[in-house]
Formats: sequence, structure tokens, C-alpha cells
Amino acid sequence: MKTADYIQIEDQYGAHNYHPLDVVITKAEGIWVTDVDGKKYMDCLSAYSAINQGHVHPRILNALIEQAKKVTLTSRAFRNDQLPLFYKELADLTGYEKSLPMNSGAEAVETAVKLARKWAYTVKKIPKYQAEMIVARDNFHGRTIMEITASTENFYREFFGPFVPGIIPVKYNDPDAIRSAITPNTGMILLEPIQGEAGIIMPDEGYLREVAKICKENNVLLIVDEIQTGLGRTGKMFAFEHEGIRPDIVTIGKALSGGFYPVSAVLADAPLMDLFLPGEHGSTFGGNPLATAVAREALKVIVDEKLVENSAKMGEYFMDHLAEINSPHIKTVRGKGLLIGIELYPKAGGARRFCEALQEKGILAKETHENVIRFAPPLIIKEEDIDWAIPRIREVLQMP
Ligand code: IF1
Repeated sequence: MKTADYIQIEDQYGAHNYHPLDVVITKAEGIWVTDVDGKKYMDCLSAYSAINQGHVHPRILNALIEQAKKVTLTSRAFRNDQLPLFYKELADLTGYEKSLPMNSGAEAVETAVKLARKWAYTVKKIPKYQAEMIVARDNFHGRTIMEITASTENFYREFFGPFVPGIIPVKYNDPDAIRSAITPNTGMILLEPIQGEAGIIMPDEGYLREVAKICKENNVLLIVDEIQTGLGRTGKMFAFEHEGIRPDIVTIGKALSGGFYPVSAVLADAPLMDLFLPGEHGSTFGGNPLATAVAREALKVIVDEKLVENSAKMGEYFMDHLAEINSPHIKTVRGKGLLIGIELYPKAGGARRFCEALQEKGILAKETHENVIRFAPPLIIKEEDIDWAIPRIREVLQMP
């Protein structure tokens, strides 16, 4: 079958909850993917930062296969020999004393908010069910009812109410907006260190430091969502490190499994994490031996292959070269590490047509919102790969 055949079947039998590019991928390795017509592309999306280690990384593949031959799922009614090692290695790597494993990023965010709410009622003594959470406008934390309640993107929430009470959106990158939203019932603030879906929106230097200070002054927990920005994407293990802060709770996911399996987790120190009582929260697949064996190897690959350092170095190289492109369409190039966005002027007619033109030239990138092309290749990318991509990106951005 050819591309068109696959698209027709997908159209007929599948929900239309996405508008993907018309590329049908059948094989992937490293930064390259191949479609059913045999055409090769450089993946500049990395499945929204779930493929930091590169597609089908051999070490993680091997970990998946070997573990799958032994045991894949025990449920948490019993114990297994991978989860304890995952806990320990994650604690050693991140400096957080404890973690709680889940599956999707959305579940990790829900878990983080439940933990923070329990702290609000049992430790801060906010009257029950009056705990408030401050979030940033234009955030993206997932697709659950609570998370779309937090969203200010009408398209993600319009037909899915009624919504979850106690969530207050404020302007991102504005500490005063947070100060004025805080009440005695504020339990937590949930933020992305860089807003990915909003279009790679970078707060001013010092914003997160100021937010952390406000949280301390007001006895409010800071939850930082690193599901997209974490695990090396921005040139640090966690994006919050650029600001020298240490959030109370951190959510991670996506590249935690190198794209082999849905694995997410919530990080916190013991006094907070131990508020969860046995049976109070959980998940059938959360912390299963297959997931945690894969995640252990995925984390080892990030460290052993120095992907955090490479992300910083290649991100700078990539952004410098993008910034040199002379194009009437480019408003600005921004990003951190290998989380890069090119914002186009509205008169350029929207980012989609440029992504389609990039596809023609063998580069897969995705528009985010109307006018931003996101470039987020796997963190294994090399200078010569970027040298291959830049002329093609230049040609596309210089088209009328
Ligand atoms: C889609 C966006 C990116 C995330 C952050 C939690 C989650 C995500 C910061 C939830 C997930 C994904 C979801 C996917 C597309 C993609 C996305 F455009 F939707 F927003 F990356 F920017 N926090 N982001 O970025 O994690 O439950 O998906 O594992 O829903 O279309 P998940």
C-alpha cells in the first residue's frame, strides 16, 4: 500500500482528533524516519520531545526486549525487581528523594495536583475543598478535564465542561499577576518552565526565581511541569535548572522511556510524597517492570551519551544558523537547547504551509498554534545533520 491508501483507511476508521502531515512512517532510526514510499525525513519533532535519545535506540530496545521476555506487568498488588531500581536511580539522578510512576504525562500532572491538594488540606490546613491552584494562561498540561479546565485555549475546552473548581489562570511571565491571585486558600502554582505548546514561550530571566520566592513567602507549593522541557531538551537535565530553583514537585514523561512506552513520574521529597497513603492513588500499569526497565535504560542513555550537553551545544549551533536566515517571514527565532521555535509574521500565512514545504525537502517539523514552527530534533543530532538541514530550511523560509 502507498501513503494515500493508509490515509484513506485512517480517515475512514479513525477519530479525526488530529490533523497530521500526510507522511506515513514505517521505520525510524536515530534522527531519521522513513515513510511507506521509501522517502527519508529528518525528525524535527521527536514526538513532542519523547524521542530525545533518537528513534529505536538500540540500548533501550534491548532493555525492552529482555524485560518483555521475563515479566511485563505484576500490578502494584505485588512487587517487582525493576521498580525499586527505577526509584533509586531516578532519585540519584534528579536529587528528589521519591517518585511516583504513572503512564501518561497527563496522569503525572493529575497525580501532582492530587498530592499538592492533599498537602493543602492536611499540612497547610486550607479548609477542605477550597484549595486553589494558580496556573499560567496559554499553558498546556494535558487533556484531562482538570487540565483543560486549567487551559485558556478555548478550542481544547469548549465542549468538555463542566469544569474543575479552584483553578485560577494568570498571565505568564508576570510575578505580580501571581502575587495578586494568591489568597489564604492558594495551595499550589503549576507552571511550565518554557511554554511548549503555546509556541516555545520563554519567560524572562528571573521569572521562575521570583515565582519560587513568592511560593516560599506564601507557603504555596511550586509544581513545575517538565514533561516536554525535561530530560535534557533545553540543555539542562531540567529546564528549571537554568533558574537555579528547586520546585516542590516536578512532573516528567515522554523521553523518560525514549519513546518506547508510556512512562511518566512525579518527583518530590519524602515529607510530601509520603502524604499518599497506600491505596489512595495508583494505576494498573503505573510502575510496571517493563516500563521501569525501559525507563532505567532511557535515563542511562541520556547520561552516558551526554545528551544534555549535546542539547546545549547543538541547540546553540542550530539557533545561530537559523537566526542567520534572511527571510521576510521570520519574526523571531527563540528557544533553549534543542527546543526551538521560529515565529512567523501573520502575513506569512501561517506555519502549516512551511511545514508542508519542509516535508517536501525531507524535514518533519510541526506548527504550534498559528505562526510558530517548532524544531525539536532528537538530542543526538550532530553538526553535520544541522548543516544538512539549514539550507533546506532557508529555501523554505525564503519561498514567497
Ligand atoms: C497532544 C501539545 C506538546 C506537555 C506538557 C503534559 C503533557 C504534555 C508540558 C501531557 C503533552 C503533547 C500532547 C499531545 C501533543 C503534545 C503537545 F501540543 F499538545 F501541547 F508537546 F506541546 N505537560 N504534550 O507538553 O502528556 O499525556 O500527552 O503524555 O495531546 O496533542 P501526555
